[in-house]
Amino acid sequence: MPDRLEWSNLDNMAVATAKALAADAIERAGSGHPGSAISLAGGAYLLFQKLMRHDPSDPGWLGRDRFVLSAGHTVAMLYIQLYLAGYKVTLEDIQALRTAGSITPGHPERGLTPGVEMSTGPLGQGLASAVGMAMAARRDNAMLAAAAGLPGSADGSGPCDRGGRVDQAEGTPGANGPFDHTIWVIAGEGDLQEGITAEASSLAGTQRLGNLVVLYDENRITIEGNTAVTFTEDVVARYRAYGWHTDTVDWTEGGRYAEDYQALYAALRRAQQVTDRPSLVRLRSIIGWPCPAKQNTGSIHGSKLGPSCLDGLKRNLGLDPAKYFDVPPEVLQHTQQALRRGQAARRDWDAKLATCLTEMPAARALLERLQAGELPEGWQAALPQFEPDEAIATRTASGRVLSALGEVLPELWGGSADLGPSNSTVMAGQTSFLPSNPAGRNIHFGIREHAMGAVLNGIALDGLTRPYAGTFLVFSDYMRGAVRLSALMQLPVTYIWTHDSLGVGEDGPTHQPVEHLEALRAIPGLAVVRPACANETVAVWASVLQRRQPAGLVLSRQKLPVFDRPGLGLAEASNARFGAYTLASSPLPSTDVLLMASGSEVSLALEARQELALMQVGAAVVSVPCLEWFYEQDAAYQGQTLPAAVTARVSIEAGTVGPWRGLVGPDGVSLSVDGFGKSASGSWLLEQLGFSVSGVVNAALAALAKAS
Ligand SMILES: Cc1ncc(C[n+]2csc(CCOP(=O)(O)OP(=O)(O)O)c2C)c(N)n1
Repeated sequence: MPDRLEWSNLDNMAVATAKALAADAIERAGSGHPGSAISLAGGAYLLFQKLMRHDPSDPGWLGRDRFVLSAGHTVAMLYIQLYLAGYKVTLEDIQALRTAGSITPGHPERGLTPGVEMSTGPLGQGLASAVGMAMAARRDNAMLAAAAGLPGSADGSGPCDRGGRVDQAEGTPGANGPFDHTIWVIAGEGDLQEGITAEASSLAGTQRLGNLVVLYDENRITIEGNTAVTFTEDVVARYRAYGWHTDTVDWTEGGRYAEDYQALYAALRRAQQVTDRPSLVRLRSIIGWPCPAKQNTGSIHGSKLGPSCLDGLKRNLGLDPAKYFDVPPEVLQHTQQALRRGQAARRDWDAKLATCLTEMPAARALLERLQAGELPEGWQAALPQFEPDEAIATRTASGRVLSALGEVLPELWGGSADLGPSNSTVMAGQTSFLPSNPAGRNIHFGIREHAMGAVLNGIALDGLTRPYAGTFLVFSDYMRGAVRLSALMQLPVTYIWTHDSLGVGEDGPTHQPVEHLEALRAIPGLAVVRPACANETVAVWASVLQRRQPAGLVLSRQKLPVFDRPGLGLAEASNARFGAYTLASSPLPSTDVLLMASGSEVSLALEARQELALMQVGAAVVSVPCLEWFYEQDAAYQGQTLPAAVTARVSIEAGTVGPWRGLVGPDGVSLSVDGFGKSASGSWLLEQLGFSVSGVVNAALAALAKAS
């Protein structure tokens, strides 16, 4: 990577072309965000053509730099750079911007467009997830080093000489290894106003993530106009205080606007070379430049230009206003040199990696397994089993599972938002992930739930490791934006939400989750998993790891009995993988009533079943750890578990009733919580609301009365 930018007139033409293409595409679509897509075209071009290590013919290449468009609304700019660089994005795709069925939707969607690393649009999420990607790259190196029996520490020892690039990453904690790539981000004021980026950037500073470079576009315009009314702090000083390297390039300097690519390249290159801290390069720009009349206004942020402004833009760029979607062949030929450069870089990196891994078969085997998305042979043997004589909270059981799996799954790592001991998220026998200890696997996220969720997404997007993160269930609200993106992208992340009901007790209503189960179940594609006992906790952890999909484990603070399954004739805990299963069939010849429960309420249902038998009422108990998994089962299984003929049904869950309405049916009765709790003991509170054996029995009798 040269320190001085090589720039020709063809590059000037390419940037002008990219600006005009963005304007044309949004004009044709009739809507979109042209402003920054036009004014940042040069910055994006520098990244894709002059700075990034990437191979457009292999968007999944392990050694690539990552690019995250945190300002997702400027996506036209990204599609155009992908097209120009030779990704499988065509001019027709650019013309189809924002139309149904196109690979160029209104915001970046991972998995749809080759070269798009992450779905972005909710401002701030991209930058926050980039922090996770940077952490993951560091740990990928350390993990391979550990597999190879090397220390992999910050002192520079690593599993391989750095892969493709020998001129950077010196001094980056944990950067020595093949994963020496840079995580590049483009962010705007919207991103930096969002609290999630403050959380994530603070963490990135503490973690000294020298492989992260953010290009911050400061054009002082958002939708409502000038940021003088909203955003007056010194952002650069703030980032400096976070411990970042900062720099400013001011294209507005001296009142005469000039897009000085040399200056921006030099600042970005310097940032890349600062490897002991993350970097923020502030670019002072004019939104929409050079659009006559509309540049530097809120109106160009999110509406098409209109014919006269479009005409004026092209004239100012020295282009023919009568031409639309015009890409001179010599420009495309020039920009698609990125393919040749990228392929050469990939060949070089791949060869170095292969050579080094030849000497380290264990590291190679690990990498191959992780790339294939497989779990190691025999991993389940490490899982603990719990004996019926111990009562144990499911959060504690989860902690035992994590600690046991830590031994056999080097890819597993995670932590908590400062509640590690409460969430049981600390893996015993593992060390902390710190700049001085990149091999550590216990992450300290600090009290930053929202960023924690986004960081988890970034780690999962890196693709090699399996992250988890915990907090109290009631604070899942604080991370919901990131959880939604986990589900949208179907990333294999695991949330651990403990203290899962009014059973939390004396901390009172601010700490007692009520509507959270329902709210989380409302997120499509997220499995909300609430095991009933320690052994179900083991079973659902196993399923979560095998399924490789986003999941939230909802775990009890209080101790719960470990059922004596063989002794009581109960079904095996492994059935939890079906989402719902008949834990105990009716002890009488007929099944008169179905008791459906999740988590801590299942043991109540079992006791009520015994009481009901004494009253000659045959009750079956269905444990329902995960409604989403249950709805995936075929109709036969669902019908066998919840027979249509049994209409007297009771649901028992210490949360709002919503998710159960469909399952209990018109004759059903639900034991649920409909208001906020109180500061009182958990057992007293639950008892008051009918969460007791007699409460369940009464509900069953009420359901029978309705059904008869
Ligand atoms: C969390 C979130 N809130 C609101 C929006 C809607 N929105 C999209 S762009 C934008 C303004 C962003 O301003 P800036 O980052 O300065 O972008 P620029 O105007 O420079 O393109 C807003 C409020 C969003 N996408 N995400």
